[in-house]
Amino acid sequence: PAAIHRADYRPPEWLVPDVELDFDLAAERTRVGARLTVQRNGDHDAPLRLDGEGLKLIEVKVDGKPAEHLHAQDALTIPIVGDEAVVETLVEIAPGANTQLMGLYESGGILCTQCEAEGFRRITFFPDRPDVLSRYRVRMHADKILYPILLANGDPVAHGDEEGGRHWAEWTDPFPKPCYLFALVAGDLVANQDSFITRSGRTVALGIWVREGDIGKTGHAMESLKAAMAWDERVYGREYDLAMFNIVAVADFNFGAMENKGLNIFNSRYVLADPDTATDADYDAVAGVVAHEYFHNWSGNRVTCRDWFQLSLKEGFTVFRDQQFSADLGSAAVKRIDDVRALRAAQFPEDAGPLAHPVRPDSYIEISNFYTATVYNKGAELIRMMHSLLGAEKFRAGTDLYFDRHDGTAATCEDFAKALEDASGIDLARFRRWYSQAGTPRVRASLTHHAGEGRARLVLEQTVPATPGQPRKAPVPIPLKIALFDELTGQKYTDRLVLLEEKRQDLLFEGIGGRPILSINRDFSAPVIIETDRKVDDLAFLSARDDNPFARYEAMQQLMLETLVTAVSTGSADHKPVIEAIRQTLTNPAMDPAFIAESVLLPTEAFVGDHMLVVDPDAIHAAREKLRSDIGDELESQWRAAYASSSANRFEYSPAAKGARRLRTVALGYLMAADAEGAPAMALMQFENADNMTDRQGALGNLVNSDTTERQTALGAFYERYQENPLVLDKWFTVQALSMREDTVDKVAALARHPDFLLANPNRVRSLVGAFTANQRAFHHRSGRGYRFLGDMILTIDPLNPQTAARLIPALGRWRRFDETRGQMMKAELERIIATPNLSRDAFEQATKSLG
Ligand code: HT7
Ligand code: ZN
Repeated sequence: PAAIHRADYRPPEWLVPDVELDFDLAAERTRVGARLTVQRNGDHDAPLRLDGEGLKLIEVKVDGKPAEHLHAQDALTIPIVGDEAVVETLVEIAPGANTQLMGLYESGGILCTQCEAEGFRRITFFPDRPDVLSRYRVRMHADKILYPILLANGDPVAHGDEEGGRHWAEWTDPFPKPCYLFALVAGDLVANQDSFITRSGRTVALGIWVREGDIGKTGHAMESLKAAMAWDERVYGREYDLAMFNIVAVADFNFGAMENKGLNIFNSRYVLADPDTATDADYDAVAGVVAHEYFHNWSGNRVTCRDWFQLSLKEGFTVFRDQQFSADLGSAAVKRIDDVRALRAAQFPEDAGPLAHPVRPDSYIEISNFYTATVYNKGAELIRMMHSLLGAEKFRAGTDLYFDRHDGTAATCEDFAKALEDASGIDLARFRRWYSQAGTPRVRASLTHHAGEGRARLVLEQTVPATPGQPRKAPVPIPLKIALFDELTGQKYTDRLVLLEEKRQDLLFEGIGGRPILSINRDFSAPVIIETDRKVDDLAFLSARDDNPFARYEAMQQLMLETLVTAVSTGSADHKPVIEAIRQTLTNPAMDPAFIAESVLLPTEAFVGDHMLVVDPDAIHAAREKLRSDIGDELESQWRAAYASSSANRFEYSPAAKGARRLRTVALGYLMAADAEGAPAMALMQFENADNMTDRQGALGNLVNSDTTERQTALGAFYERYQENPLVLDKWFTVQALSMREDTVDKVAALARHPDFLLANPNRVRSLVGAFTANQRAFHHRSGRGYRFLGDMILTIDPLNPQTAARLIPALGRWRRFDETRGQMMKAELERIIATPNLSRDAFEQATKSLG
């Protein structure tokens, strides 16, 4: 398959200002009539070329008459005389047979659509590119019993009954939009209905549509939606623009959710939540995703992307906005810790491996492969850095200008930077390198102190590593929040934002009498790797006394990481500094339990692996377990006290109650790791007495690592209780895939043969296979059985759902990071995948690039 290059962008040859669609809906066969008003764009005589994939063409007319056309290779070409015409097509599709979940498909009896990025071409012939914006009028006809609810973008205009037990509805969307934002839903659904009054006084009808049994689980999503609408008005001055906003939950979905104009379609896991079935993390994810999709109404829909290379224009910015929203709603420090953890777990390895690409990529074979942590999460970090550089006020002036300038158009990342520049007067010329260069910059920071002169000197040096296709890099501007503390008094000498623009910069600090301790990249002000020569005592100091909570967390993590890396590479390490730092944190009454819970957690095995030259999964596991057990043992009474003090009464979804639940399960984890007396019984008691999923899953997640009867009891009881609830059953698969036991690789293979393991459901696949690939020790089992299992899964899923299959491939692409034997076995799986006939474009691109 051929690659598409950013440099080849040309404006569309034909525009389509108006679209009328007529759907005769049924699962086995749907007829789609399209009436497009087309306009020649520019001075050329090219025919009209429409994309179309898997469509059975029935009829083509131009200006009302049957027309000459060529239907070949996923395109329909129609010669047009003159500069304007009305083109009509009639096609047939089979939503019930659509297992790719792109275009129009069926999920649990509901007909729904997914068009981003290129799904609309699987519904009708159209120029399927984001810079063709059209006004849509949509009429749907369907059986009234099977599909009593008919929804589409925009606002409803009319509906009525038809012969044969059928009915129809018509919707219109006045805002021009690209076809990737088109949506319709037909199904037997009920709604949680509410309303929101915008700041200009318009009433918006809100609906969250689900299957009847799920209506009781929609309250949190509705509250989150209203909070997001108010937040976007307050923080960005953005008001909702239609009279209606609907969200529909479906069980089969390739991604988290989709921001279709006025009709968001969601993976049900980001809508449904009640205390019995959703954890606190699930509640937070629902709020975050509901807000994210809602925020797209401006950052993505009103201003969309010119081409798919600009994807981060809407995704990076919208992730930043949802991160800000969640930080405002709960604990900002814990939110930042979570976001940085996610970045380091997914994006840093991507940036360091064969699939590394810039935030604004230069080429792709299949765009679905570029919905990556780089485009989303690193993209959000770029926006955050510009926010820091401009300050909140100028940043807001910049986004106002961006929305004003580009409203109703398809824009570029360059347009965004230019608007910020024009509104603030701040030059972002060099900053643009962040968009074009892949790789995580490294910053080496060396602090020297000249006590006699009362002066300290900080030397900062940056390097941006080579990545595929980019051997040489220019320095990027790196905003670093820095503070210096007096070692003895704890007094803060200075606290400032430093902009490292050159390859190397020297900074002088005056009035530094006592030895200073460096706190750097506070709040994670830049997505870089910092290298310092700070000693254990300095890290311990910062973990206890830094006034920036993120920096405190970071110092503790660094201390733990260095201890683990030493243990793995030398066979032993002194655990005392980590244990003492945890003791200090645990016993500090001023600290928020939610923050304590996050900072006393050890870095994951995978994160430790990312800091080794050659990853040794077994040695890392052994070292981490030893440290965990020592921490549990040495601080047993503190863990017992923390456990007791955070024992909740009745379930409440509040920051304080959430923090207590988190700490409780973390404390239980350490007691289990230390084999403390009665710990499995405590865990089983927590499991059985829990009035919420956070405590229940927390207990199960701990028991599942153990070799106890309590483990079997809890796993069996969990299955019995929740086997009818797909989202909770996903958790049952996930906890087992994440188990730290030696036999996990075989247990996972057995679970893949369980009758409830459904290959057609992406959530279920991710719950078992996706989770398994994140379990370093199990996936990289020395036998190679983990690799073989993953290869088999990828090849089984690819013919059904290429996107889901392709997203599993990057785990094999890390072959260079492991020893020769493991590396060869991983490569062999990639080669087996590539050699498979009829492989999808999605899997082909991921596998060939991963092979490097
Ligand atoms: N903008 C949405 C992207 C999306 C998607 C992409 C590829 C395949 C399926 C998909 N479903 C949704 C999601 C978002 O970022 O809001
Ligand atoms: Zn998004």
